[in-house]
Amino acid sequence: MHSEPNILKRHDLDSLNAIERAFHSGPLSEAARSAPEIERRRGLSPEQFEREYRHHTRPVVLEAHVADWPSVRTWSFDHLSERSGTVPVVVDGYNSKAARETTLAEFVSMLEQNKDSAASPVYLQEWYYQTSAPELAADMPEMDIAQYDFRRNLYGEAASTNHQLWLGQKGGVTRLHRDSYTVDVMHAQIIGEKHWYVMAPTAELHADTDADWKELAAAPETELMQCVLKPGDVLYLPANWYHRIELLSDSVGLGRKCLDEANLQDHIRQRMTELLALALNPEEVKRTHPELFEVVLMRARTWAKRMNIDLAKLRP
Ligand SMILES: O=C(O)CCC(=O)C(=O)O
Repeated sequence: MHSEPNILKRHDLDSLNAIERAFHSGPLSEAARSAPEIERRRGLSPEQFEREYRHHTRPVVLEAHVADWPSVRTWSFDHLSERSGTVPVVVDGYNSKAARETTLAEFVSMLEQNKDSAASPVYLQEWYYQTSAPELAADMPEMDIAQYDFRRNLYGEAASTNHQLWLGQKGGVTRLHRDSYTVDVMHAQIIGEKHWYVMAPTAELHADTDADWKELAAAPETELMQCVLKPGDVLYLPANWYHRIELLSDSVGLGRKCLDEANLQDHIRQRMTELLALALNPEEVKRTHPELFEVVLMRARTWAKRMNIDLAKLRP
């Protein structure tokens, strides 16, 4: 098997755990806590956003950019539970051992029960709510800065608005990763606060699990930065930037991905690679991506559904 030299790009459990440990103690963790802040801008127009950030592929926090969204103004966990409580969800889907199916109402009860206990925080990650709870969508209207998303042209309106909600408990973590399919991240914070640590696509460390994290933190190409997102803030993170997230409080955020037309070829290639690997070589995929296998399968199924693709047929 081809072995990926850059530990940040590997998906095996040992590498993922080693990176996570390095964020908890040692030189990388120290560097992360004192890393420069991602620039924060308030009242940025879409034109300024394009000119000053997107065209330079520079991350930025757009402060209070969606502060007037109904979700930001009115949502609470209880509100979501009352409104869409019977909807099925997968909790802790990013952890193959902890992942389990439940309902949104049950998940909200878990948050409450877990509050003062020593149990691991629960996290409902990458929830494609639009297929199962479309009634929530109107509370998160389209962003003016997301007009460039080329997925509309590629997949049509329904699949291009395949956004994700992230609902989790204080202390929850999404481990360091880059988003699949070369899409830009636009993350809108709705409830609570999240701490993001990011690194540039050029960050690399050729190492096994006993990596020299000091070297990674010190390299100019790493561009380690951080920010805290508060309700109404939006983080723009260009494609292929690494990110790791810690929940500072119980939190809800919307992941709204955008495809830059310049990344179209990479996007298609990655989608095709993933679909062909899942279809033709699922056992190997399961072995090399043990933590991601179920998530990737769920993602492909959701996408097929949004595209109106009948998985029982070869052709529509
Ligand atoms: O909020 C999180 O925990 C992760 C969000 C994320 O990775 C994303 O929106 O791309």
